[in-house]
Amino acid sequence: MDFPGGKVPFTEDLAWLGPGFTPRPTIPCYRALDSQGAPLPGTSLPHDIDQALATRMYETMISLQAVDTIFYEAQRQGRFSFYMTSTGEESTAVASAAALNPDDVVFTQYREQGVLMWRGYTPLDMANQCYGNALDSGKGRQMPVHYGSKALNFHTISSPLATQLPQAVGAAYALKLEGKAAVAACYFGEGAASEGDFHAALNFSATLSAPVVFICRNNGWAISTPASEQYRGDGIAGRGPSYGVPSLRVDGGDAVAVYNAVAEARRVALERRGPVLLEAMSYRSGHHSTSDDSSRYRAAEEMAAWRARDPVARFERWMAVRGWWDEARGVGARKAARREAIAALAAAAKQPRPPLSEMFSDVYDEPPPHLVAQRAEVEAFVRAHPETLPAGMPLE
Ligand SMILES: Cc1ncc(C[n+]2csc(CCOP(=O)(O)OP(=O)(O)O)c2C)c(N)n1
Repeated sequence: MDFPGGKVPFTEDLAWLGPGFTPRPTIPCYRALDSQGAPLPGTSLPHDIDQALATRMYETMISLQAVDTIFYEAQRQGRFSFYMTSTGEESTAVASAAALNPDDVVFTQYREQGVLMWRGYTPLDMANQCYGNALDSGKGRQMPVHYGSKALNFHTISSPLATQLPQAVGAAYALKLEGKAAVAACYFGEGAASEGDFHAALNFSATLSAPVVFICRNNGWAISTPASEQYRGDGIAGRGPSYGVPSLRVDGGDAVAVYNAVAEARRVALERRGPVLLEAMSYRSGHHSTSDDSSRYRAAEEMAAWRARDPVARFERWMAVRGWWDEARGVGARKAARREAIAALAAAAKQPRPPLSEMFSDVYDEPPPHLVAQRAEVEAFVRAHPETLPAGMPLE
């Protein structure tokens, strides 16, 4: 029957579809390496990773691990107010970024700093942002880890979950209208996918045929809420086809598989001029943030088992099989990465803070009267109470 809503076959069976009636099979998880990093024969690998690419991916993941470890500790020492690690998901961020083109615009949640590092954002850039100093391109207005870089086509992170999803659809639609051969890559967690914005974004991307590569990091936990309380269907990938969005589930801890899945996703999105959805299965091995203690709600055995599946160690083993990695090289790379992260923090700590006046700039071409009044009020207050002005912060 040709309904206005679609061509639909008739049936004489009163048959429900779904769990408990006619369940669909669980979407399998595409992978190239076993849990220890041994290559699996027979994996379809349409996109080759040569030695130069593998080395760069490896070094970026090592740098990410070093920055995460050192910055996390620095926050615990009180040097800045907040930090989030991507431990356990390094391969999801770095291998996906490696498969994108620099012209692709990126929208992330907050745990994907590896994407930005792949694009050339340095540990020093990260340290300047976390300190909110005068060299932070965000001028100290954002919480730590809310990075952004216009030069690197990376939209500034915002804390309210899932806002980046409809924004990415708009950006992808604009890229299509401009005739650009680029996609919008949009990252989010399985917890964020419970927001209405996820559903609006998927439906809009499908109906507008917007070339978005949605990358869900299903790391099992949304702070203390387990994924098992987040949905009753087949995860996040299971939702894609019902919106008309081609979907694939991939092992997020397998850098080789993630690279191939994202390279294919990009190809499909550009060829079909439409969205695709990837669900990268992984585990958030660290705490949610420096404000969290995950041992309060997760079993120690569960955490230990996943830490043993470190995605970087898996990639090392794959590289070693190819003769591209050895122990000494790994030790050297880790030492260099640690040194760079420590030096970045030391340099960032020495920078002055952005002037107080910057709090009122950059939004309006001509500041409206209420902002002019607020600025005068703040300046009068700190002149009367200079002890309230953070150390090293000029007025102008
Ligand atoms: C709209 C909104 N609701 C709640 C929060 C508080 N919050 C911050 S992160 C988070 C969990 C998100 O989990 P997930 O999307 O799975 O990402 P993960 O942290 O696991 O990487 C929550 C509830 C928020 N920032 N925004």
